Amino acid sequence: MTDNSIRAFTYKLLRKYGMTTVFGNPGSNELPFLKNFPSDFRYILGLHEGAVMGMADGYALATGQPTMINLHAAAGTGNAMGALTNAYYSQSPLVVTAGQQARNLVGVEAMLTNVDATQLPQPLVKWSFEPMEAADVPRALSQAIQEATLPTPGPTYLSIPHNDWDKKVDANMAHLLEREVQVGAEPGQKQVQAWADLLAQAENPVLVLGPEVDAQRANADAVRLANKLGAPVWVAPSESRCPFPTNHPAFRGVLPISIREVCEHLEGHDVILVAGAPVFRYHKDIPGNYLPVGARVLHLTGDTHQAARAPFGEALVASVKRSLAALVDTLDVRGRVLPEAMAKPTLPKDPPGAMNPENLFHLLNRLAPKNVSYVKEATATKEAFWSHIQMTEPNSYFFPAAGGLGFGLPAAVGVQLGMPDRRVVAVIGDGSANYGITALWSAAQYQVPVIFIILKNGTYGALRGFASLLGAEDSPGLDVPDLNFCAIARGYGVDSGAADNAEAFEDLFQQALNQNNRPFLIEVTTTFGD
Ligand code: TZD
Ligand code: CA
Repeated sequence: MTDNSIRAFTYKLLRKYGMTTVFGNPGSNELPFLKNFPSDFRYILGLHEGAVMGMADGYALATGQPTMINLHAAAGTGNAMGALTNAYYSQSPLVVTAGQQARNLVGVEAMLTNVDATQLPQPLVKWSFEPMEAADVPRALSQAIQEATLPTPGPTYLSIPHNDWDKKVDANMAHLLEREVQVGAEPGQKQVQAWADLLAQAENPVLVLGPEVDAQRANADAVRLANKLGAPVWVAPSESRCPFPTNHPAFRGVLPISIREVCEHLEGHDVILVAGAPVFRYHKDIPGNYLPVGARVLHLTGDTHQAARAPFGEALVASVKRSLAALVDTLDVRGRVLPEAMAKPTLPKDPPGAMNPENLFHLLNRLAPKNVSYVKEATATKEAFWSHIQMTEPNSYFFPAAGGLGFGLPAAVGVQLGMPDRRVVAVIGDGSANYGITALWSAAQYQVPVIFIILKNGTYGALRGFASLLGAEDSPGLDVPDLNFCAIARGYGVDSGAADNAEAFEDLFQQALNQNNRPFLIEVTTTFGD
């Protein structure tokens, strides 16, 4: 007998979009959706909604595909909100669904009613909806998937009453299975020609690249452009992905995070092409001029909002990949020479009983498999990481796009699920690890072989830097002593080991690499400051 329920149809719709992995944490409102869960789907249970969202975010970032999340009503959504800040800023196509109380019980505010459900996740979703009747659930879900995926991508939210699922699906919904939505994002030939001319005439052009380049797999197009132009390449401030091979001679590192420092770093350049990034995403308040005098900013982005809010620059809203490729093909320059590669950093000496993060990253870079993908959430070691870790392929680096901690550990699990052929190494601070720690359990249960490296320096290191900038050195609550991550890992079923020197780390890392279907956690005692 064919199943004509809205539930059965919904699974067909999800299948059409390849959304057969569902990340969730269930409650009574969600059970009617999960009933008869098809055998070609997999459910990834997260023990806290922050971890559910973080895992789904990592999966969406790694695959570039819309990703299904199922949360429990208002409480589950609330727990996921911190993670939504990152998903919103990383343009992750997450379809967040939450079970609502039965329609007839919403008015009387029965337990687990999601009051004003559509308001709850705002302003961190692109679109939020609760269908007016059960019959509209499949169409609403189809819209939620399209809204999440169409430019600019981002999370969407759908609240679904639990007594809708068993109702009979409307025959008109069959059209949803046939739908196609295409986007034309080619830049115009005139626009490309004008920018190609500006770049060709520039005396000292520079490229500043952001996460959209990596998301659209335009890394190789950026390399071709840098080579042809002979221009140095920076990563835009507050980087969340790696858009350019870090071993390329033109690579200069990541721009700093204040108005004044960005300007200082771009001094001497007359044309600045910013591709696939906001201009700019600052963090530290050090006032100054936005730009060197006379410098012209060409801002290429697929994100209409970022083009609208930018305080300077000439923007072109179009596919970053298509536009970079068109620029390379159109650019008429000869004899440009690439700048010389930067000098290799020297290594400090480790004190007894701790590793300097620079030495740790240098060693990690030597030991890691060539196509490793890093998820990073250790905030004080950004520079050390970028100067020692080589990343050459797309999808090699993920950092929380809004700086909301609790992304790293779960996202690593999601990235590994999304890219089973690459090994994921999570580099996580002893502060950050606690916000998403329950993802260790999911990694163990679903045999996700992430290598978690916890940098244990006993403190919220990044906040110590800010405390001195803001004259608040005496703030309470900046240290995190007495945490034992090996014991915590054991509690969640993850094998682990602790290292406080290079040799011990190397041994443990080899052991981790040899575990093919199991995660491994290495707690490393690291230095902070001098
Ligand atoms: N809470 C959340 C959800 N996100 C945040 N970004 C913070 C608090 C504030 N915060 C930062 O911005 S960095 C940081 C905190 C608490 C310290 C992280 O410490 P860590 O890394 O041990 O992970 P470092 O390398 O010691 O800084
Ligand atoms: Ca720390």
